[in-house]
Amino acid sequence: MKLYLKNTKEKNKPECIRVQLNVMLCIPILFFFLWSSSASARVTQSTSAEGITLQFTLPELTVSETVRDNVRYHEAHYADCHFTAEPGNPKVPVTRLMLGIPATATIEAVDISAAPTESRSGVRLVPVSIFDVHESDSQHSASQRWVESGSAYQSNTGNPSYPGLPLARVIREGYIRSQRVIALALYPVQYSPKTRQLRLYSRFTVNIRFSYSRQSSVNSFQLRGSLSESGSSLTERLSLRGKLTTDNFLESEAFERALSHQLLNAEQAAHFRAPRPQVPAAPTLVSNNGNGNPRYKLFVGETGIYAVTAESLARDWGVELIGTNPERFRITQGNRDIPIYITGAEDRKFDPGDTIFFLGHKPRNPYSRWNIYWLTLHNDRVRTRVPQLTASPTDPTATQIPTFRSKVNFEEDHLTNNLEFVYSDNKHKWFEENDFWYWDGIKNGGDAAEMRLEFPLYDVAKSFDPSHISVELQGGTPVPHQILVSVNGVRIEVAEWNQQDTLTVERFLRTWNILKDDTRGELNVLSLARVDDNVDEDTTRYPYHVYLNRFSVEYTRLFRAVADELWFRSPTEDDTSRTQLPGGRKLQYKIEAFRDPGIHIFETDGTYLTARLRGFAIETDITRTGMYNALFQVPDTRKTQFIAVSDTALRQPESIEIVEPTDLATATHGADYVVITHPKFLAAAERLAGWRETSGGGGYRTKVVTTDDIYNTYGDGGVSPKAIKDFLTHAYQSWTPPAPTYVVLLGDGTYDFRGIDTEIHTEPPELDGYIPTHYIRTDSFGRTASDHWYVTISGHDEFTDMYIGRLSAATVSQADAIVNKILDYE
Ligand SMILES: [Ca+2]
Ligand SMILES: [Ca+2]
Ligand SMILES: [Ca+2]
Repeated sequence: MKLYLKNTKEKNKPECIRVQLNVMLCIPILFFFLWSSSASARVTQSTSAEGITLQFTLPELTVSETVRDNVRYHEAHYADCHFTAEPGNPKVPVTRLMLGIPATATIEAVDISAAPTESRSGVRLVPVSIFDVHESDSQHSASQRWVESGSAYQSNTGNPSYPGLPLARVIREGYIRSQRVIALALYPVQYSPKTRQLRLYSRFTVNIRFSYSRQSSVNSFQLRGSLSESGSSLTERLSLRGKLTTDNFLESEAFERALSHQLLNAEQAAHFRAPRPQVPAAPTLVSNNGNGNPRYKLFVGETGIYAVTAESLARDWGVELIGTNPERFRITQGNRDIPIYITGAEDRKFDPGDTIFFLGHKPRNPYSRWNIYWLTLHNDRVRTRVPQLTASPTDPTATQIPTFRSKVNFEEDHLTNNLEFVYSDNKHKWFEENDFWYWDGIKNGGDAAEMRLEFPLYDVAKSFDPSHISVELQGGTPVPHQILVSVNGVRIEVAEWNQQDTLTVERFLRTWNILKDDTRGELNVLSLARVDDNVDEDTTRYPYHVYLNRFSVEYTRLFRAVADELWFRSPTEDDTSRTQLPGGRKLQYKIEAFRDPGIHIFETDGTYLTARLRGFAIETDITRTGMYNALFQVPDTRKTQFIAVSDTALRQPESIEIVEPTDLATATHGADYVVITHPKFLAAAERLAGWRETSGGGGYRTKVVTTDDIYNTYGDGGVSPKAIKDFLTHAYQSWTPPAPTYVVLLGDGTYDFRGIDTEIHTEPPELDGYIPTHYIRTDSFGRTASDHWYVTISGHDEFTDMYIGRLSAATVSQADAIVNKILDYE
């Protein structure tokens, strides 16, 4: 599949300035649970459907001295222990282990019987270090410090010891593929910071008891749990298991090996597995995938009225639709039908000059420069058409509307990447719910303590309705902010807020003439001035930042087109207007200042076109030569918005791609090793997969899939990490078992998916080899790349269900070199 892009040139890009994703950051999470099973030397277990009993014996504890930040501390450890990891709290040895449990069991209780056997005094345990991330000139670095600042050191803490009782806790629960698992932490060593005493529990018993819900319905996922409900023994259940589809429990050799190392009770737990849910079809968003016709993918960058002719489709994009019946055309976005208007459709023949009109919007997708619309052909007549409305100016008693309320939004997105402290209680949705692209800001006080931004407004009308301004600010630094907001030298407000929070300043302007009119050659100035007296003693750690995200101005405006386009609202649609309306009459609108008499007027609800106006008058402007006016009348009951646009202001999609149908979602595939590649690296991906199929390369079943095929099948066509995860989820659930074990992403990641920084991205990253990552928010590092999330598929947990890795290639030669190295090495 080829993407045709106008004005695409081959450019030589300096490789060194690419922003490489720091995938390292997610590794501690990834491999947190992949420890060795050597703990079993001191923990014995017995497992049944009713519960699990563990016997723990503490080996020899070693206490040694250490000096951190010039303070003498102690470190305590025993063989093969892990440590608690809360920054600022004592670093106490702990045993963590994993167990398999029945799919439908409820953990009724975790009982512990133990007796303290030993105390040691005069111990000052070292605290867990705190990491600080520094940023200067987009370079990140980190440093550590050791301070006793955690909750364990607060005098009002109820429990005097840390980590406190109980001695055993379930710390995580979830699924690794078909195996339900729990992670358990055992705390045989307790530390009291106040008395500086260690208390050791050298032997204890942990009893995990299960119960089962009587009502548990016998669906495929709970079937095995309901077997144990009858109190059947392990052997009975084993024999029953044979009656189920064994395919459902079939795991790859790699996972059987991993589980046997990860789970203390792996052998018994294997009998507890739950079948994978079976889904027949892919959760595809894009309709019309099944009828075998190609689909046409329209890339839209800006909001406006789009018009594509049969002739331009054929000439510019190779889309041959001349002669087809336009009644069959359909435009969709995601799973929504987009109303279209087609000229020359009455003869049921799409002739060269016939045109499809629709309202396109700029993308909201943070991963893409484009919004994707699909043009498809159906065998039946499609009814999502924009109706026509006669709007002839024939009623002499109609009320002339002189002005309207116009809300103009201003936003420019530039790249920022230092917002580690933006609060969120949802670490996964955080990235997509926040806007991380800002216009500009105030940085570090000094000369840049004020920011001035010029912006145009057109055809400002004299009015009693006050203008209104709304400014959205973002704190960039974890300190309090005070910013004086003014427009054209008139003070709006002193905005005060804290941290990396968002603040919206909203005010009515006292008089209409505060605003300046660009038609008279005057620009408005929005000014943000730092007025706080915070002096951060360490500005290298937290460079002072306040960002402007967006602002809007609502004002009373004359009906005059700007660059042959005007969006306006009917007075009834506008709550802030004081215009009094007569009842049951017609309203007359006259829009002036078009340079092109080929004028189109549409009604819209803001999202879709709701009607096309016909019968309106176009007249020459007698006072301004070369200008045209449009005159129309509609009933005053029409509460709506309008878009008037001439031929010269109609927009074209930035590109149109022909997408042939694939069997990605419809056929049953099966693979152990899946390569998800950017189309640019397809050849390298196929070479790697080809090697993996040979016995020397592992003898795996392989499948190579391009990101385009995934976005087009599992998403709306735009770049989407969610579509990649949905694809992997579908592969896990419906491909021929065992489900895929290994996933390779062949393509680089980037902070800047939309390629806003053109010094880094001379081409849009999505066309240039990039595969997005999922961003999560972590307490220690803020925004963190997490490919890990792609393979957390079974259950709602952070245990991965496939192994994932990324080959970060930015160019075809890099991709080839990486594959060559792998093949040479193996
Ligand atoms: Ca026609
Ligand atoms: Ca923004
Ligand atoms: Ca999982």
